[in-house]
Amino acid sequence: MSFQSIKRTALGAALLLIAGSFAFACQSTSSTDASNSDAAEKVYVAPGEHDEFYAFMSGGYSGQLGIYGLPSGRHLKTVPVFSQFGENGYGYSEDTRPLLQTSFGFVPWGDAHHPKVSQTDGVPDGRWLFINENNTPRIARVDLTTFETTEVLEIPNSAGNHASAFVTPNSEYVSAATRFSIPMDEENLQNQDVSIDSYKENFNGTISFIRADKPGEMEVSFQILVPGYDYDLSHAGKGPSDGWSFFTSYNSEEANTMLEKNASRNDKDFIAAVNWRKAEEYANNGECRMVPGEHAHNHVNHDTGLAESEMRDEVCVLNPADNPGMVYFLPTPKSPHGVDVDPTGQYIIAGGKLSTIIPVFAFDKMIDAIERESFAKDIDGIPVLNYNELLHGEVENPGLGPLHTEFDGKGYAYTTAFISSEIVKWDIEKTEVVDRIDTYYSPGHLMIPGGDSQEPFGQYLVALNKITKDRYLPTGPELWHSAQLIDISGDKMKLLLDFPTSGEPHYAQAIPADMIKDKQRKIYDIKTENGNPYKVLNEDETGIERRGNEVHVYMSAIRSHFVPDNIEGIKLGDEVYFHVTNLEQDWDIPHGFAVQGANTAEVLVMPGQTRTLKWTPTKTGVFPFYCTDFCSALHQEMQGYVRVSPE
Ligand code: CUK
Ligand code: CUA
Repeated sequence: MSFQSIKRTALGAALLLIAGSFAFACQSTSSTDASNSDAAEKVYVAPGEHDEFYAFMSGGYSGQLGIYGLPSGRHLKTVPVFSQFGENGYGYSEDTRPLLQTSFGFVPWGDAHHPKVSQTDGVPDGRWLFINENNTPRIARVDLTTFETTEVLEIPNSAGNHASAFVTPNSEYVSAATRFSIPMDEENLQNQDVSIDSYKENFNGTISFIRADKPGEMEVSFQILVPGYDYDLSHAGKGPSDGWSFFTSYNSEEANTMLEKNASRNDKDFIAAVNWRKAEEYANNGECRMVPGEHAHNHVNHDTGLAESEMRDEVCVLNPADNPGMVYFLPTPKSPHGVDVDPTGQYIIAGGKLSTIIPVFAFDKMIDAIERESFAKDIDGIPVLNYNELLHGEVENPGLGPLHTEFDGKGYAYTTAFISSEIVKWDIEKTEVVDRIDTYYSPGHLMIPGGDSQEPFGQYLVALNKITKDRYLPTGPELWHSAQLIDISGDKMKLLLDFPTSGEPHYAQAIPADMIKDKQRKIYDIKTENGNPYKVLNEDETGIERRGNEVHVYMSAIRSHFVPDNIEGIKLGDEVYFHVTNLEQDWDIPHGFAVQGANTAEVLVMPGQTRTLKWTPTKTGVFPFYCTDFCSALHQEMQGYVRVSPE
């Protein structure tokens, strides 16, 4: 059976999904939907010209954030977030290592899924970007003036954190929720050593709201205890629905093995609608229970530029059974994945992985049903609303395996169909499909610049495909995922460009370049903007200081030498700290520092910045160090020696 022939058959869908395999018979597809020259003109960014949009793509299992230009698809930078990054020493250097501390100790890797640009009045504002970690549950903040990770908060009482990092319209909160329910003891919510098949009795989940609008001060403001389902994605309300957030869940069967979960017996799972303003009110009135919940808060100290890690040990927990009016369940067909709120804030749209329709809920109908107390039943204190009373409409024939939806701000929604490999455009008011375009292959998320906000910037859509197959030159068994740029400015969608992406971009964001490009930091003024306690202002301040078995080398780097560059007096058993200050005050002149045999990577030091590399020598002798970044005609000469003597 060829891929095309099974493309839009429900049987094929079920088989593919259940077997978990992709029976593609890929032929090279040379056709595009636009004429090639037309497409080329639309994506061509001439040498020396800048792209129109910054796109921020999660790196999935790379743990990082990828920065791309649109429409060119050029990869501009990788920003390390949850994984160590040898390229610049992130997570290795003394000044950045604390960012990767957790209650489990130092964790050098993460799985980054959903980047989200901070918002003001429901519109991306370009101050920060938040992104979640799906394995050891965390949320990070990236500063969009330096493109550096400046803060990481661990989420306690949670296993996985997938429904994150979605922001409320004024970035008051970032959402989080447990991807995997876990057994929690009733008193303290601590993870229990119990039999896994006691899932139904013992397992629970939490939904968390993280205060996010003050840099360096992220905190879990409150957690809401929820039944033991798997919480998948979320989206904040806006406009009329501002004050609410929506979370999809699956496994309402509370099965504890995948075979049972895959059977997905229940016709409907739930969207949890959370009135976070109500929850906030409960929390502010002290109507929550403080429970233990060890979690790390790590941030870069604004004054010193050094990362610091502190352990927090408590969290405020609300229980829907004790705190009514805070959570409602919206029955939602067949294992919902994405949930998205349209730009008007009126419609809530779910993507049911196994559903043959897309349900569109109306926010005002939901409020009306809540006011009438029209509830079908109650689960652990959470009222379940009636599906038909919430419905604005159902989109028929939306493609197989609908996952995620974005908006153009002109009344249309665009939904990815994973199994039938297409994007389906539909009219929100009429809930009718108006256009569809094939993607290559199996799109997960899609992204329209600003397309999740109250004012989409429109024009382009990027399909973030899971399977690449034959789209690029083959590179062994692994191919980078394929992103596809689609023109949505007209009635018909037009494919413009394929480009490869690093890791697995689950979700992405894009903002007009003009919003932030003139705010980019170019240097650190060494006198006023470098508060690092180990800095040197000039070569006269450099030197070597011994403190017990610690040796501190206060070193300068400027084209094209290090001072000091001959270091002696080090003994085996010493811990050597190279504090390297880059004395340059010129944009884009970093110096690198690496020493033979160091297991802490290198440091790449920006102009005016100080970075610290720790080196614990393991052999005696004389070892070279050198600058790793080609910084001048005499870059190759930028080197020195360190001598290590026996104890
Ligand atoms: S998930 Cu990857 S396709 Cu982590 Cu948002 Cu849906
Ligand atoms: Cu400094 Cu190369």
